[in-house]
Amino acid sequence: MKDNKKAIVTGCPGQDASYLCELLVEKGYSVYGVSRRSTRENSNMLFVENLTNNRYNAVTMDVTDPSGVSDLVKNVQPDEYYNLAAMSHVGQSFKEPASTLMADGMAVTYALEAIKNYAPNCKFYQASTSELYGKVEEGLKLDENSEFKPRSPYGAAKMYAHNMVSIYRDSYGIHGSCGILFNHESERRGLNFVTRKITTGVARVKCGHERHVVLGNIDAIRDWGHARDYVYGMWLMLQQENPDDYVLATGETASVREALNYVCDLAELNMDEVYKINPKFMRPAEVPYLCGDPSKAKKVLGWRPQHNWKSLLELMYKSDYRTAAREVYTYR
Ligand code: F7E
Repeated sequence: MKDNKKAIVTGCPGQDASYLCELLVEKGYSVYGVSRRSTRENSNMLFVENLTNNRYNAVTMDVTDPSGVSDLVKNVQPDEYYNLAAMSHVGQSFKEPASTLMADGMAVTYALEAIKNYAPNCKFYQASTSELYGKVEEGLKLDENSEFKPRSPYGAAKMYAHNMVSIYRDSYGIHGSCGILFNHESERRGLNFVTRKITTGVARVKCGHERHVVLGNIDAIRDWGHARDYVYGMWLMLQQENPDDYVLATGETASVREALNYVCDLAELNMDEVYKINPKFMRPAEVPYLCGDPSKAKKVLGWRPQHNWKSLLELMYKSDYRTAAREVYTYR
């Protein structure tokens, strides 16, 4: 690797950015980790800001401010730009559709414009998503050529961004790649996503802090992998000579119900006594089933996920149980 490659990573308080910054610093990059002032306090920042070297630079900026984005690109002259900033909660995007479009859609155009004007050799990664596919027939394995028909404001904004990357690639020769990532989770996942709600919720029931885990549509089926594996795939995409789009997924699925049942088994609890349904966690339009086909990423990038949904949930549950058990100890 050339000396001191520079990377901009947006979305820095988030799960994915925390793993990506760690990976890039480990690989000798100087990393410019972008977060909004209001989200700087998020605990995942500790993972990156406690890195024991001086290659991590915390930048406070809002990706929806075009002049901030272009100044950053002009000043840093990055080799790589990973756009992970987003309003990433699909359910919430129905409540704030316009700001979702700004953060998940327009911000990508600002970044692409800045790269085109000030750092045209910078490689760009866009966090695309399996939400682009929308409602598909159960049993299908979705790949880069499957049809996109988003069903949420989140999916629609991401669709716009996905198209813009392809347009800047074709029109201006920008090295822009999109990772069409299926659900990816970890011990650092936000507490309002369903896997973490389940692992933290069951751990808290087990330790006597709560009586129930309250969920929405437990029939939804997803393809869940570990975020650390997916972040490595992002990096691989930008190491290629040519830009392209890749699906990252495990190719295995489980329903929310199966995931909950599996975690309850780990906790030796009876699932039927643990969960409750509250319609407030249902979405106006649901994506009932998603399963990815990562063959292209495996073939071209040599990417292999190290976890499936069971090993992932076990890691997450054990981590959340340790936290919940410490709390019991504190209050005894
Ligand atoms: O929901 C159902 C919910 O919010 C998964 C984001 O990272 O992955 C994520 O989007 C499923 C849905 O993830 C609850 O209705 C049931 O069918 O964990 P989630 P998501 O919507 O699939 C994609 C790839 C992204 O790109 C997104 O940024 O679980 N579900 N009960 C619930 N979901 C939540 N959040 N909370 C519940 O209580």
